[in-house]
Amino acid sequence: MTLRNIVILTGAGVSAESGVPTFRGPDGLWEGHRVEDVATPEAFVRDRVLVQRFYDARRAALAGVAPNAAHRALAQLDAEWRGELLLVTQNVDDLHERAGSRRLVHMHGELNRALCTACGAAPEWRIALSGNPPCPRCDAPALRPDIVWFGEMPYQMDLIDAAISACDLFVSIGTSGAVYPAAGFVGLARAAGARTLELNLDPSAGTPLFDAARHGPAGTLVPAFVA
Ligand code: BV8
Ligand code: ZN
Repeated sequence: MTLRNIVILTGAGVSAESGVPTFRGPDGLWEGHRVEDVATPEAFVRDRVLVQRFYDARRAALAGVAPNAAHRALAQLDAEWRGELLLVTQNVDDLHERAGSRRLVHMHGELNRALCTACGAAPEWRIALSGNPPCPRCDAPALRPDIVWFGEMPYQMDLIDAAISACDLFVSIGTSGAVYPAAGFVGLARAAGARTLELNLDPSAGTPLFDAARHGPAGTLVPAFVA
C-alpha cells in the first residue's frame, strides 16, 4: 500500500520529557485536584476561582518549558511530508506549534486561549483569567479557559473523523487511551483500512488494537520513527 495520508494523535506523554506533568502517571497532574474538581463545567459553576487558578497555573508554567525531540521530529515530518498529514493533539500546551507543526488540531482546546461565555469570542490569552478580565470583544467579565472539559464536545471532530477515514497510517503517541472520543480513533482507523502504530512509554489501554507498538520515551521513539 502506498503511504499517502497520515494521522497522528498525541497525548500528555509527548510533552512529559519537556517537564509538563502527565495526567495519570505517578507525577499525575491531577494530584491534589480530582478530575471532577477542575475539568468539568459543573466544577466551573461550583468553584470558579479554583478552576481559573488551576488553569492560570498551567498557563503560566508554559513559559518554563520547551519542545522536546519528539515535538521537533513531528514538526520536521509536517514540513517534509508531501501527502496529507494531520496532527491531532489532546494536549492543551503550545509545544507542537512552538516546535513548528502547522497541520495541527487541538481537540481539547488550548491553555493560551480564552473563551467568552457571553459572545463566543476565543481570543489568544496568555495571562491570568482569575481576575475576571473583560472580554476583548464584548467587554463582559465572562471569560473561561478555552478548554474542552468532561462532558463537553471536543473541537473539530468532523475534520478529525474525515482525516482518519481517509488515512493509510494512524500513529498514537504518548496517550493512555483513557479518554474518549480520542481513545476510539484507532478503531476508526482500522475500519478505514489504515495501518496503526502506538509509540508510548508503557502499553496503553488501546495497545491490543494496534498493528504494532513500540514502548519507550517519545523523545527517542519519535525521531527514530520520523527518520
Ligand atoms: C465527550 C481537559 C460527549 C484539558 C480533558 C464512560 C465510558 C466511556 C466514556 C465516558 C464515560 N463517561 C464519560 C465519558 C466521556 C468522557 C471520557 O472519556 N471519560 C473517561 C475518563 C472515561 N469524555 C468526555 O467527556 C469528552 N467529551 O465525550 O462529549 C458529548 C457529545 C455530544 C455533545 C456534547 C458532549 C471530553 C474529553 C476531554 C476532557 N478534557 N482535558 C486539561 O485540563 O488538560 S481530558 C485529559 O485527558 C487531557 O486532555 C489529556 O489529553 C487526556 C488524555 O490523557 P493522556 O493525554 O492520555 O494523558 P495520560 O496521563 O492519561 O497518559 C499519558 C501516557 O503517556 C501514558 O500512557 C504514559 O505511559 C505515557 N508517557 C508518559 N511519559 C512518556 C509517555 N509516553 C512516551 N514518552 C514519555 N516520556
Ligand atoms: Zn465576549
